[in-house]
Amino acid sequence: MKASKASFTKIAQILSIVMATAISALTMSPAFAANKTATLAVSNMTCSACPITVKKALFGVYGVEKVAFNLDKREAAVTFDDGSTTVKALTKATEDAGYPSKIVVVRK
Ligand SMILES: [Cu+2]
Repeated sequence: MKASKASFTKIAQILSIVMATAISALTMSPAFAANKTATLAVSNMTCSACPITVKKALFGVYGVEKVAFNLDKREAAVTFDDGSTTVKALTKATEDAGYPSKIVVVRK
């Protein structure tokens, strides 16, 4: 009886440590830093090489993780780390590359 009570206490201790670790990992993990996807309407795209230039410009912004083009709509879906950059930096990057863009929508 005495032994089982002791082991129960030990298990409870371990559990509380595990839970505390899990909670701090959740709140501190980079996965918690919000990733957002901004859809940009990009102007001046006149040929099939243009998206490459725009893509390069966007990846030059620290925090940009993914760029997907919709060539028919001339839109770029840019996934970025909200803690590292802003939509303003994205539109500025395309503009500096010669392709001014406007934000269509920003999604979480
Ligand atoms: Cu071009």
